[in-house]
Amino acid sequence: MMKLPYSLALATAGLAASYAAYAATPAVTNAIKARQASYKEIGGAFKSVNDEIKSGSPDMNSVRPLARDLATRAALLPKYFPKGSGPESGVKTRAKAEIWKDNAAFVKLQGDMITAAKALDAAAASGNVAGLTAARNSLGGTCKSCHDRFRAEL
Ligand code: ASC
Repeated sequence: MMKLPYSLALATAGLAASYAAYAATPAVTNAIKARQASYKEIGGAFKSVNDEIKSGSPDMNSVRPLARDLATRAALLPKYFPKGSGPESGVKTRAKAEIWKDNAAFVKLQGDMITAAKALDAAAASGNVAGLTAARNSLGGTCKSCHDRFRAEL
């Protein structure tokens, strides 16, 4: 077999490696895009609920649909983390490889978020401001505990 010049062999190996890094399937790319879009909505809705609480007299007619949206989106998040949708996808993502290495811990934290978002929805439906505030605090805690462990800094 013909021996490749060293530089060409290196270039070929490099090309193969970068292809592997960008070889995310459409399903994986779509999951990452859907995940990022949903987290963006979640962040926006959470901020809007916060702003209502900070106003001192939250408008429950505004808060209710936001809290419902948070609960719905939280419940859907698990399907947006298919295997291969971490940094190895080649798609820009803050999802750490640990999500799939320590998957049980990640799934547990996701479950905590889903539960907390449901509680926020229930508190918004009840219209009780103290209950809403407590539920907001625990939901915010679940955001932070997952980000601390499983979200990369950019
Ligand atoms: C946000 C946001 C988070 C959480 C977290 C709550 O608005 O973007 O990641 O709240 O900071 O502790």
